[in-house]
Amino acid sequence: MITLYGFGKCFNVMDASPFVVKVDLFMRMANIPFQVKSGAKYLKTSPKGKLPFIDDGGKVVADSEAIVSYLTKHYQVTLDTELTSEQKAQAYLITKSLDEGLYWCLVYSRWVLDDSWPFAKKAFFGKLPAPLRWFIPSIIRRKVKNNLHGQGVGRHSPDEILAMADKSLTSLSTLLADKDFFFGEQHTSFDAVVYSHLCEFISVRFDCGFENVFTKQAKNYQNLVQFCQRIEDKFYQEK
Ligand SMILES: N[C@@H](CCC(=O)N[C@@H](CS)C(=O)NCC(=O)O)C(=O)O
Repeated sequence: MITLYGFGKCFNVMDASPFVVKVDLFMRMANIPFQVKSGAKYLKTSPKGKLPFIDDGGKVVADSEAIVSYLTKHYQVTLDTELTSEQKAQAYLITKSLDEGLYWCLVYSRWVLDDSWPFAKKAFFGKLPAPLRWFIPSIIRRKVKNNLHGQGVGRHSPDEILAMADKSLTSLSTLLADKDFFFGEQHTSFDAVVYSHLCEFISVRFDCGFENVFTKQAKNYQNLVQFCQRIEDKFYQEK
């Protein structure tokens, strides 16, 4: 059976990483049996030093896009067979926009925003034994801030980053309109991609009912909120 390696359930969603959620949901949509093994410790065994990766009977594949391509080919997944070449091209480019753009706004919203950080710190590092949990979080937070600076998003003000995220959200809301799924009545692998990013803003629940400004902004888009609910009703009954 395929094993999916991720970080683990967090903030009420399948995984803290949208990329892990993407693969998890894709396999649910495609009815591919799999088991999940969770923990940051698997970063050390990942071929690319990041999560997710899968192990399919000894064949190890890393990176969510590579995993989806591998599974589509080896398990004859038919989720996207009705899509035109133009729709597939749009799906690919929007996927890249979410993975490389909106994702960094999410990282900022958890690791840098001062009001979210205590919740992220507790969720990501709360189980570390003392004294590690006293100093590891700030070391990793500094590394993430450096990554955000290198990528570029971290050079903007909080309001500018929120406005960037909102442009992606408003675009997704416009594209979805009143359809059930992004390409119509049937779900495709692209819905797994969009859900994986949206759930990290819309479906997350922090302690004490806290919501950061990014979550509040995302929840303004009723059709996106309903889309997340639709996916969860269909694929995450156990939630
Ligand atoms: N392009 C990769 C991105 C995966 C990724 O960035 N994973 C992050 C978590 S969201 C990670 O493992 N970060 C750990 C690190 O950079 O040390 C994919 O699509 O799977």
